[in-house]
Amino acid sequence: MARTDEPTPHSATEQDPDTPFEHHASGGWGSLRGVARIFGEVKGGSVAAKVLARLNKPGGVMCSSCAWAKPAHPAAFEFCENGAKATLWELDENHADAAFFDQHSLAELKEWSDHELGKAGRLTEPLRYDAASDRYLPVDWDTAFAEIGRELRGIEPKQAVFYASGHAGLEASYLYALFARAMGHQNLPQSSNMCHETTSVNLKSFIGTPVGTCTLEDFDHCDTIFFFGQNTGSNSPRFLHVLKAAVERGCRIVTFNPVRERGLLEFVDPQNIAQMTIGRPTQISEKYYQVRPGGDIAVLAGLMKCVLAAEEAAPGKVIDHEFIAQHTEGYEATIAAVKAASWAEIETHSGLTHAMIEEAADIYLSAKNAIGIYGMGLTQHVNGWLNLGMFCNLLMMRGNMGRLGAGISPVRGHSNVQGQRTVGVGEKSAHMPADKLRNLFGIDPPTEEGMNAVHACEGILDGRVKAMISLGGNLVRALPDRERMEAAWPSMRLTVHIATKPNRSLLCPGEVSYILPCLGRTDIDLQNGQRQAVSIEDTFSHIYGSIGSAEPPADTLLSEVAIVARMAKATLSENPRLRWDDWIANYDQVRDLIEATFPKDFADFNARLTLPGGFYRGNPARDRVWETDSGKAQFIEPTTLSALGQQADQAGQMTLITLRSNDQFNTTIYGYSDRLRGLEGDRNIVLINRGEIDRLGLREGQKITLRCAVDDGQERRVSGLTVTPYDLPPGAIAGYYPELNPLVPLSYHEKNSQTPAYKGTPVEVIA
Ligand SMILES: Nc1nc2c(c(=O)[nH]1)N[C@H]1C(S)=C(S)[C@@H](COP(=O)(O)OP(=O)(O)OC[C@H]3O[C@@H](n4cnc5c(=O)[nH]c(N)nc54)[C@H](O)[C@@H]3O)O[C@H]1N2
Ligand SMILES: Nc1nc2c(c(=O)[nH]1)N[C@H]1C(S)=C(S)[C@@H](COP(=O)(O)OP(=O)(O)OC[C@H]3O[C@@H](n4cnc5c(=O)[nH]c(N)nc54)[C@H](O)[C@@H]3O)O[C@H]1N2
Ligand SMILES: [Mo]
Repeated sequence: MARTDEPTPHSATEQDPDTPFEHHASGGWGSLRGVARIFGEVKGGSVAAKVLARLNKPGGVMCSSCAWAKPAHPAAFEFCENGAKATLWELDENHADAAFFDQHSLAELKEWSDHELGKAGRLTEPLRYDAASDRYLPVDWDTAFAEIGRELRGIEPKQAVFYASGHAGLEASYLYALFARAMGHQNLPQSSNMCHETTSVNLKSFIGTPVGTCTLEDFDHCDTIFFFGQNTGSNSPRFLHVLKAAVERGCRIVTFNPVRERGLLEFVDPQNIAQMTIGRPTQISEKYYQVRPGGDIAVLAGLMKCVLAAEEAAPGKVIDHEFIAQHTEGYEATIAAVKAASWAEIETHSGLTHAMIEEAADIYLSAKNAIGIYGMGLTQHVNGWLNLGMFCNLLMMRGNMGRLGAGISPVRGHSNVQGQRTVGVGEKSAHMPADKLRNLFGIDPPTEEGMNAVHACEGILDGRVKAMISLGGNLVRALPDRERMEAAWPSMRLTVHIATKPNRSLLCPGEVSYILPCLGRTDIDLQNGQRQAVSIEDTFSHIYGSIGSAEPPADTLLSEVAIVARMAKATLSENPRLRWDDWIANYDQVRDLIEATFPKDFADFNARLTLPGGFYRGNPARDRVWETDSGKAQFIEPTTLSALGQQADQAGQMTLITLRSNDQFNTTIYGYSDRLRGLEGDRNIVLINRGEIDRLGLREGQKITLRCAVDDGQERRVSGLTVTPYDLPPGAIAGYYPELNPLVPLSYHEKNSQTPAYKGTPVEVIA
């Protein structure tokens, strides 16, 4: 990979002029200002203050932002800047009601930004699309359910897709998964198909669990934490408190990320008066390496080589041979492949020097207990499977798997994304036990595998999919190949959006299209005069009840449980064991069904609903029981050193990573301040390092076009992007999700799970 002006790679803990952070560390006053700004923008501040005071505490609302743990001993304010934003955004007193939709045609709303659409306020009435006026018009609930039921009965079950964004509680999600299978399909794509599906599929085959092996307790016992491609400061900020405590007791943190993310450099605890006033931040990462996008397999190979070298120098002292012999398979072949990888290749792919990787390995070797953390930087790559395989390899070499203070820990995104899978939202028969469906409901579930998100998109493009129901989310905006998908969406016969706020997906109606407004998690959910709780599962497999406490924006809203159950009732033929009305009336009964269907995970579900710290549903890998095909954990042989599906190594090509700012939650754009990265005011930008700007003959502030360099006969471009110098590795270019989604091909995805490769798309820069 010939580049003329390669800057010396540096361990990026020192400041760099092209990472224009404001001088505050993450957390601190900046995060309080971020919250205050949102308080000013949405009305309803006093209610919000009450909800926030009980956020993430037993008996309160479980935050609808990220999937981080809700500790048994919460802080005085157990929420972060982004949790507060998500909560306030939902408590919005503005209403996108029938009058709003009467004023604005869809053609007009399509000109609005994502931010403006969300700011229109909460959806309050069921609406049906009217093509003649290009508007959504009010409709009553009975009419809506009757027509949706009629439409669903009118197609083959397999022509329907039921999407879930990882937000709705376990109760609605379970009923949704049951509804699909009772109807005769398991086309149940979920937001995780664009996210941690790489984890669900590959960790399951490598170590026998689709989820992480750690719990919060492990962070009190680890000596080192290795971070790959997870941006804690923006995406799971409450984790920073855990990291700060770990650093303070001597735990050593090492980060690999192409971007110098503020939260992983240093942190000021906004709840700590002394730290806030004295202002000396805690340094989080002892070492921070700006790996090239897709370079992690190479880094991990290098780290493994260092472990092997250390073992050679002190035989029997470094590698956990007993663990390997007793618990694993594939070690010899893996080690042979790692030995065969040359340092020259490792340096080329990773962009790091041999010395840097050795320095990081020394930290790994100094630790008795090590935790591996990762996020989208590892999963959203064509060879994401090998990113995870190599990470497990490194940990398992020293027995850092399935014991206290050690393990692999993906940080999940949506607050209940993991839980939805646990209760059956997924396209495979394995997601919902068939015998239970037979015994409990007399249903013979489908055996044919259903569609995940990418397969559903292919089905929409080629006409196989006729109906799309969305339980939350904004699929049109979140998907790859957005322009193609947006154009194809209206070709469907039926689209139904169960949503809290307007977004782009609502603006692509099928022939028959409904918006069904639902209660949010902060809202009081009254059924039969009783307040109902819902429940969620966090990234550590702990389950919590959540009880809404705010007055709903209108009394016309239904809960997600009620909407799903009434749709099901209107669609399915009579079955006395499907007691939809009883389930709407009392969610305890739905939890009893969840317990009956998944007894190992949910024993005493109702009794344990509000336990402080949630209840743990367990993970066999934590006890070194490997539920893989062979009953052993697998070492995974590196067959390549790059996670990229296509190298961007020709003159004008770069590897694109798409980023989230701390002023957005996925496709919900709260504002235009990416404070932690020092970027303000504009999201239509591309970040490139100065050397590369010169090499490509560009200048700062210039508007450019990016063109996707994957050659599959489709032309993909995004124009009007402002060149912004930023400290990134050479060959890397960064910009925002979802603005740049039209550049990512639907077919360019992780090999085993079809997770789109949003972090490694080759693009050409056109001046
Ligand atoms: N405030 C806020 N919180 C959120 C979300 C949000 O949008 N806003 N979204 C939620 C959801 S659904 C999810 S899934 C999570 C996502 O949270 P994360 O997993 O943190 O995902 P990203 O922010 O997309 O990317 C993570 C990091 O990967 C780095 N990266 C990119 N390419 C590579 C690579 O090749 N190698 C390495 N090592 N690093 C790389 C990027 O620089 C970035 O810092 O956050 C959840 N929480
Ligand atoms: N380029 C690029 N694309 C990406 C990613 C990336 O890193 N880069 N990340 C991917 C990832 S990790 C994910 S998870 C997906 C996210 O994809 P989605 O989960 O589909 O998208 P969200 O933006 O989270 O959905 C937001 C919408 O959910 C609705 N909503 C909010 N709260 C509720 C509620 O309580 N109930 C209901 N029913 N609806 C509600 C609102 O209408 C809101 O507009 O995007 C993926 N797309
Ligand atoms: Mo996600």
